[in-house]
Amino acid sequence: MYLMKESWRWYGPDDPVSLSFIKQAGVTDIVHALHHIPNGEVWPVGEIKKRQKLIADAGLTWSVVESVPVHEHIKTQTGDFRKYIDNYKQSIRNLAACGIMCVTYNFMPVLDWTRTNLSYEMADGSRGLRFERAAFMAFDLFILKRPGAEKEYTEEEIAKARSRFEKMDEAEIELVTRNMIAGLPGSEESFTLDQFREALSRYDGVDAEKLRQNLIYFLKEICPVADEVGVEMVIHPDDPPYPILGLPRILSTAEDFRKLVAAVPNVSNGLCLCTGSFGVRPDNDLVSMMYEFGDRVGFVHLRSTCRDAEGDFYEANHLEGDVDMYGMMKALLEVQQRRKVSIPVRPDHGHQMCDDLNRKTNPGYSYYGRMRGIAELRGLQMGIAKSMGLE
Ligand code: DNO
Repeated sequence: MYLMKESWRWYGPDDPVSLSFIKQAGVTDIVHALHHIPNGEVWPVGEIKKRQKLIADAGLTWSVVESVPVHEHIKTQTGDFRKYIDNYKQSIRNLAACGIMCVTYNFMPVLDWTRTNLSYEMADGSRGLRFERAAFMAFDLFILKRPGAEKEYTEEEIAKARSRFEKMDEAEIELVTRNMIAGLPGSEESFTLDQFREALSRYDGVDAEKLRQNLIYFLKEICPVADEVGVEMVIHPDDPPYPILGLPRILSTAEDFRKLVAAVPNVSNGLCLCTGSFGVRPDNDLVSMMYEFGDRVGFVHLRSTCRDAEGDFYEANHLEGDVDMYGMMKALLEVQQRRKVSIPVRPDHGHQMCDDLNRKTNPGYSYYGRMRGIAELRGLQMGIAKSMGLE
């Protein structure tokens, strides 16, 4: 039977969660990136091999890259974008030469994933990540003071944002600002407010259609190389899955991915099915997406969120919240048996809990929270696999 290839994201030698702890969580595979290589530069074979060896020495296998970041010039098709595309091709070739065959990337302008609160206390005393829409709008309208922002909100929303802003003291203003622009783990970019305004302004002439065309252009360049060397390029969805701060977003729904496949049918054009990101929208039917895109799902992030009518959401325990994790796991098992492959899956994020609460952890990437996640998912998988009669 084909079970999920249990994977774990490791940020490198400075990650507070060591490879030996990861090994003890029972996973076999590592999701990793060369974070020390600046965006846009080629990943040299020597550097890849050094990391590979470190991981192999711990008894684990580096099988997925998350992410080879896409330079902003590629997203806006300005400046040196041709050079960055060539560099990207070379990085793909180098990774393939080292036997690393799955590369995650995203095409979110300026920011990668975004939360307003990184330490939201749950009922059980653990802490998790949260997106609070009123705090987000307060940041946009009254802290960042983004030109034209008020045109994107209703009167009622502006009033909510104002009253939320008035309740913030200096410390909270600073914290929300830092959470929004200082770069969450893996995002590779961080800004001051001024730099951030400038980065946003580079998208002035880039609407969703233009951004989509730029993504298609990028894939038409990259996928033939990826096909040739056998690498799967898996795009990570927008998080949260809708436009923010006046920026276009183009990978938020099943229809967005369909459009991408129609434009670039190459086999290497794949999806990182992140249930936490897609799952924030009630109109995303995650289980159907797993069946529909099964052949192109090269990597899966399993995580759940809990949303409310205000547009807020927090990251729930893996088997709780809005995601039908039973349905997802069943679909994943069926897809893997049909394709006769084990797909890399990682417990995406976890609460800061137990001993994690006393140490510095990368937001979302604590040890015990993810350990709880993978343990629950593994149990769920075994139960479903047995009841399906898989041998
Ligand atoms: C957040 C992550 C993202 C993801 C990138 C992929 O926890 O899922 O930062 O790695 O969007 O390119």
